[in-house]
Amino acid sequence: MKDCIFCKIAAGEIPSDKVFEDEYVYAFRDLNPQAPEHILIIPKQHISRVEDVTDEDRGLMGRLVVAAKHIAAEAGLKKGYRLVFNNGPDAGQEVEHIHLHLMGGRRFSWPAG
Ligand code: DGP
Repeated sequence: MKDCIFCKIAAGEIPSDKVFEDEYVYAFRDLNPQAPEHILIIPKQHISRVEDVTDEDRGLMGRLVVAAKHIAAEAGLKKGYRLVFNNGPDAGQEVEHIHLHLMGGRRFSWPAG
């Protein structure tokens, strides 16, 4: 989608620190990391937020989680990691291209802030 920063990153038009890519998914290090490992996993297809996910996207959304599993294993996050979708303004979603945060390398508290 024109003017979407994450679409441009996935297309290689804006540089990023890529950690994973396949036909459907792109993953790169967050510019503002909140943990020693902080990776954003996105579909290459533009989807703004959870409300826009359709039944046809079920496989694609599952691919984000499978990519997270592989990235976490590659990063050696044996003690666990947090996966987060910030969805909408109350959740602090800044970029309107759905993205799964993978954070690890430290302990996280619950409930989330
Ligand atoms: P969220 O608040 O869930 O929408 O998270 C958006 C994240 O995206 C935030 O942690 C910072 C990151 N981010 C924003 N712009 C860029 C960028 O151009 N490059 C990278 N690598 N990360 C970005």
